[in-house]
Amino acid sequence: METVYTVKGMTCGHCVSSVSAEIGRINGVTGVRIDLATGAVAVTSTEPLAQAAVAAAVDEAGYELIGAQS
Ligand SMILES: [Cu+2]
Repeated sequence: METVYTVKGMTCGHCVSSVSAEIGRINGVTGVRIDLATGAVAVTSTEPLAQAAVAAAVDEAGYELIGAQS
């Protein structure tokens, strides 16, 4: 399954790498695709993810999760 989140504050490829790495550590995550221009973060996973866990990972990277679409 895939869930698309919106993350605020990413400005360059380094930001993208940090967010990808942190989200990639969550159990069940199989992929992360980030569109830097829009802040859209598409996360593929084998099971539904708790949004709080994704928000915590984004926060750990130094950015802010401001929403999710499905
Ligand atoms: Cu950056």
